[in-house]
Amino acid sequence: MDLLSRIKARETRAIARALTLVENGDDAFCAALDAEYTNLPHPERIGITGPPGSGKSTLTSALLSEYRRQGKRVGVVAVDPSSPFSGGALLGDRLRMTAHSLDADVFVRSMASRGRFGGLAIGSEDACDVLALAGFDPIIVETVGVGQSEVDIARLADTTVVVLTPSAGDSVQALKAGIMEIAEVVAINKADREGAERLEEDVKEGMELRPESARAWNPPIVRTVATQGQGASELAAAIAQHRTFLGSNGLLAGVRQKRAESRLTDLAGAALLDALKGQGRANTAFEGLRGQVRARQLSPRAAVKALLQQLAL
Ligand SMILES: Nc1nc2c(ncn2[C@@H]2O[C@H](COP(=O)(O)OP(=O)(O)OP(=O)(O)O)[C@@H](O)[C@H]2O)c(=O)[nH]1
Ligand SMILES: [Mg+2]
Repeated sequence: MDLLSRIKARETRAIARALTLVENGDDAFCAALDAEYTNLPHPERIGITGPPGSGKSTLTSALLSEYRRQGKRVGVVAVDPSSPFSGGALLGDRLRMTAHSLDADVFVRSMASRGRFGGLAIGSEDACDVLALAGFDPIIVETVGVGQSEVDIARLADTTVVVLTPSAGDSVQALKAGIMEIAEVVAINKADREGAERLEEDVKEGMELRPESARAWNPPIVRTVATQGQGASELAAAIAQHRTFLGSNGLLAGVRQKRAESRLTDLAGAALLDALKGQGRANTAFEGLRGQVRARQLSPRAAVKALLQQLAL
């Protein structure tokens, strides 16, 4: 049986193999996956993001248990957007989720974000497609919220959960980082620690600063103690509430359209860069200009202009 059929038959080893292939940007497999594109199911996508160490993996694991209680089959992609050298965090994620490792209705995979094109979004999208093909629903994508990556995850998910903790300064930082802008649900994790109340007040204040356009949805704030599974069912309920909001306002289709569109933009950018670094006419033009830029005979901006002209773009 070919790999795609085995994935559809929910064979764990085939799913694992497929995820490695998409992680490596394997051309043959990606083409086979693309042929399935129009037939793919659309599982619910949940993003879990937040500062390093806020408890995202532990909370994901608690949420997993809740969904299993509800009889759902859950796929998890934990993306590490930091350097390709930080293997430790990935291993940690794996270990923390081993409670589910023998459950065939759960699939957890850690991915480094380097991948073939270096993009967080491209590899994660493909991974989500594989898990969708295998019938997992919902799919949870965990990533650390640092810099650009929170915007990326907001695009990957239908519902984005931002995980904050009451440790000093966290809330102010989070507000600054624009993390609140993407929150559809806020989890105040480590609520067993002092300061949860204060943080909740800060978050509520932060919400007031949201632009008018974002006010149709009022993000629920849920307190959790992930290590004890506390608040996991409330968190699942808040996520479901947002899902209902998207559905009943006809917004889900728009979310998916935007996602497909930005996937196109990402892939087009990566393909163009690939062409410039590869062989042929584009590469010849690029190499010529690169020499001039290195010698400071031409500014990088002027070089790009010249490149577009030479390629008649
Ligand atoms: N006290 C307390 N500790 C928690 C809670 N949730 C998680 N932790 C601890 O916080 C630490 C970090 O948890 P992780 O789940 O690895 O956090 P993370 O956000 O996934 O971390 P990175 O992926 O490395 O950014 C671990 O030692 C957890 O046991 C909680 O609710 N209360
Ligand atoms: Mg983690």
